[in-house]
Amino acid sequence: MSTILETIQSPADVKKLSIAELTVLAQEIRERLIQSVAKTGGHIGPNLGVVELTIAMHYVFDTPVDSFVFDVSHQAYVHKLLTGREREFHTIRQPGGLNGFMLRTESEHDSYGAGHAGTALSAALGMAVGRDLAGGKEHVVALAGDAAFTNGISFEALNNIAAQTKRLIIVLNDNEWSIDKNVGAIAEYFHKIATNPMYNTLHEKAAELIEKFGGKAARHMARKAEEAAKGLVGRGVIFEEFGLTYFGPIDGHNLPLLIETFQFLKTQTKPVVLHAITQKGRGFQPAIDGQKKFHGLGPYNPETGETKPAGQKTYSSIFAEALSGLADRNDKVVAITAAMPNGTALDEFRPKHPDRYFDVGIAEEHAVLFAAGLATKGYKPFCAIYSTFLQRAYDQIVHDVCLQNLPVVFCMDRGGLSGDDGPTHHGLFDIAYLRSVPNIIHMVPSNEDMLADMMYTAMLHDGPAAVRYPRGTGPGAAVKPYPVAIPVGTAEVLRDGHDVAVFALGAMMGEGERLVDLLEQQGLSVALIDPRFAKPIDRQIVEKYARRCGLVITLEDHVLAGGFGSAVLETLNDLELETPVVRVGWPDQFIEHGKPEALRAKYGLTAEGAMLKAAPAVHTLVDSVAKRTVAAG
Ligand SMILES: Cc1ncc(C[n+]2csc(CCOP(=O)(O)OP(=O)(O)O)c2C)c(N)n1
Repeated sequence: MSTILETIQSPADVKKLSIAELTVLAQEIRERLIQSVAKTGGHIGPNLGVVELTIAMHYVFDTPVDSFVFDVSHQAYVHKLLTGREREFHTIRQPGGLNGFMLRTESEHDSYGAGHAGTALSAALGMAVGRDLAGGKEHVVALAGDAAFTNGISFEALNNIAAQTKRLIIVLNDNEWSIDKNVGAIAEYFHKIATNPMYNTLHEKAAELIEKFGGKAARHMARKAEEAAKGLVGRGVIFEEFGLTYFGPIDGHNLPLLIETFQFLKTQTKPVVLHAITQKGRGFQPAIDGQKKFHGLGPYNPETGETKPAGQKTYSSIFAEALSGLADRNDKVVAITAAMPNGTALDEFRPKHPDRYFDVGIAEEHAVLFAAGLATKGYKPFCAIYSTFLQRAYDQIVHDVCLQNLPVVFCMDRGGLSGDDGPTHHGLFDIAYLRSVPNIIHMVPSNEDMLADMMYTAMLHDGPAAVRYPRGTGPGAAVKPYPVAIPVGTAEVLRDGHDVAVFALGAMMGEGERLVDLLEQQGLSVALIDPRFAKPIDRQIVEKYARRCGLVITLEDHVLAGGFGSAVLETLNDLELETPVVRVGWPDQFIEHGKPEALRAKYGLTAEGAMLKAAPAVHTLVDSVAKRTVAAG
């Protein structure tokens, strides 16, 4: 017998269901999410929390005519299940399968793609204003988590909404969690509203009444709640101060109440905020007990929630250990994360140095400025921000840190391909965006021990420094008890050679070693160099090998445009050297999600790919080496 979920081809089918059937649908969706994500991995906790909200939204509104904008959009799995992607759902985050986030190219129901936090309100306002300008009637609904309101952009949007449109619906999905526990004054403020007994009685009563009398009661109670909220905080609910009408808090798992409320909000001719209280991980006890772990994770046991025990230490963990070691010996070392204590492993640092640990919320720009301020007082801030999220803070890096030459260290986890999360999360641009800024140095370790050395180097360096390291594990190099500083701007020659020079940066070292073997099989003498610095690059080594060898090959887990290979080319151009350079890295396009190894193979970021790309130059070289050998003898 087919389930109700299997009969949903599009949101039109959701609208045909009774409340009792919708309740069954909610259960089926939860079961499906738990079972399916157990195999693929993904954002299970956030999605279990928005089952009723998403069903109610699709019941009342009409995508793709109406638009839904989900902040981050990691919580859009239920939306995917209800918009014709139920059959493909098992492919989510798998190579060639559904993306883990909203994707405009994936479905007409995905009106806006995302992966970074804080974008929903502004994008939704743009849609609402676009609709108003065109004289349209459709609805725009933005759903954003409570942690999205720790992000400045959400407030930049709030500052504009009331002045620019009369029709926009914002759903504040409040579960009190970011990935870790949500932090800061906004989190406390939402908590105060959500736990105020007056509200709780109000929304419980509203729920009861709605069952008896329908929508009128909801309207009345929502208004009452709004008035009460005004009393609660004295000056009025924050959203009201921004000119939006606030409704709530309401139980975000009460389907009939949500449906009634959305039906009412749909009729409003003023921008509104609906504050829905939800529980992350609802319906799956391991996710309720382990909110942090079940925000997003790899495969797990769907009965117990168990995951594979951690094997080799990740780069993140090595980073946190190394930083704790530096902080033990230097009381000026401080650590900053923008809502990623888990992902960056700084939650391993936190108990050791609680006074020098700062989680600033999803606020990368603030994090960098905060670090700049600390640096002016003689502190040595280490900002642990993923490569992709640091893009947010580019102006602060340029205008505040680098221009003033402040000694802030950027530790860019997930520097390189991120894998299953896809293009929103790949960290493929940081060499290009940092290499162009004066004063900063940029380091890329090829193993764990080198990461620790580079952090020590950064600590000693009197100016801005960046270190990028990949997601997951490295080659497993043992980390020395005490790190050693690396002279700034020096590469390391791992093996000498005189026909080809291979510069393998960071995570590409393994492929570099294999490439050396393949080239040697062609009878060539090959040098292998670990550049270590993307900036400043070691001009002496580059010059020496470019003069000596007939071919230079660069390998990097970064886009080719503006990357390490470009830096080598610029250096050769400055030196007026014409040695051919073959650059291996990511092409000028956004890379889809997938398994890193498969994607590297597909795009030629392998030893074989390098051989293919270098084939014409290698042939010429092999010929000339053969001639040289004949002439010699
Ligand atoms: C700019 C940026 N920084 C960090 C992240 C990592 N991140 C993804 S989801 C998330 C927490 C989101 O919490 P919330 O908005 O409350 O939604 P919930 O998952 O609780 O539903 C964070 C910090 C991100 N996606 N974008």
